[in-house]
Amino acid sequence: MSARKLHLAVAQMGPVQRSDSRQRVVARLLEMLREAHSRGATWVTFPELALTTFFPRWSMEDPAEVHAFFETEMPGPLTQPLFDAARALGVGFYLGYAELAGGVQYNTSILVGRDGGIVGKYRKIHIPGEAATREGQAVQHLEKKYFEVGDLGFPVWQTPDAAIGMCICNDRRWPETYRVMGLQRVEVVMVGYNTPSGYTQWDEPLHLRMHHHLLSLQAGAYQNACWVAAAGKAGVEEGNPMIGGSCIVAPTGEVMVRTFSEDDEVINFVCDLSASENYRANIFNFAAHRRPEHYGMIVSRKGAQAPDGGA
Ligand code: ING
Repeated sequence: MSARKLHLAVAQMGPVQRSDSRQRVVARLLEMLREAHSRGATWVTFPELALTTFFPRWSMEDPAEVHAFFETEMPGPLTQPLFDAARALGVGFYLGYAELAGGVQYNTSILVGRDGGIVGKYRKIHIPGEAATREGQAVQHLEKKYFEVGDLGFPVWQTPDAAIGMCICNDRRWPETYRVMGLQRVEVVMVGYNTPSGYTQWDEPLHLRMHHHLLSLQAGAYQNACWVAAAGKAGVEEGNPMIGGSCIVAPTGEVMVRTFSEDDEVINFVCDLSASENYRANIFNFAAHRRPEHYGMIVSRKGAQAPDGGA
């Protein structure tokens, strides 16, 4: 099988503090976009909520205070330079941001093509955390308060280079996310994330954060025969540490390249897309081997029930 090469980059970000302006953040993103291009990459993945600090850690009631973290247009005047650079360099990108759309708040990412035009949009579906402030808890995780469930599903876009899909943070832990894209012959899944490593809200040792992150990406890539390019916002944001571990995973399930730091850092890898075709023609030939007639419960049942029908 002949090789089909796609040169991917992942642009991990160090922390974004509350006082950092959009201009300053966009300048960091631009620098990494240029770095990726200088290495020959043609697509770059940026993190979830890349333009701001991870604000769901705070309880806020004033809508104006909350909306300051949201974008009402994309591109807007402050993000336009990213689109201009994409066109000038011929480099496409994934960008996560908080979206205010007709009064509704979403945790969103867009895919921007190598011509600087928007290819597609997706909104995070599995929203983690709480809808209401937990009293007495120093750090909140209020994504359910600030974001509605995404209403766009898990689309895949056929770009001139590859079939590309998107995933945001917690969505990467759910096999359904990758499977819906796998069924659309996705070749590259781009993922942005912000995963705290400084506290637990249930009984789980902190070292497992990195293990579960990598486990989820590697399983999703292998079981759906796709490449996964994952970019985190890492380091200590407003006193709150977050994992790094941004990486590019092959359809073999292997991590091919991974960040070294918890700061702004570009990694890149020349991906052979024919690896997807190889798995899809053999062990994971869905048309030949899947048995959807036995999977009905996956869509008919939401919560787990004991075999005797109990709760
Ligand atoms: N962050 C987290 C994630 O899935 C989370 C959510 C909450 C992780 C609690 C760990 C513990 O990585 C986002 N942004 O979805």
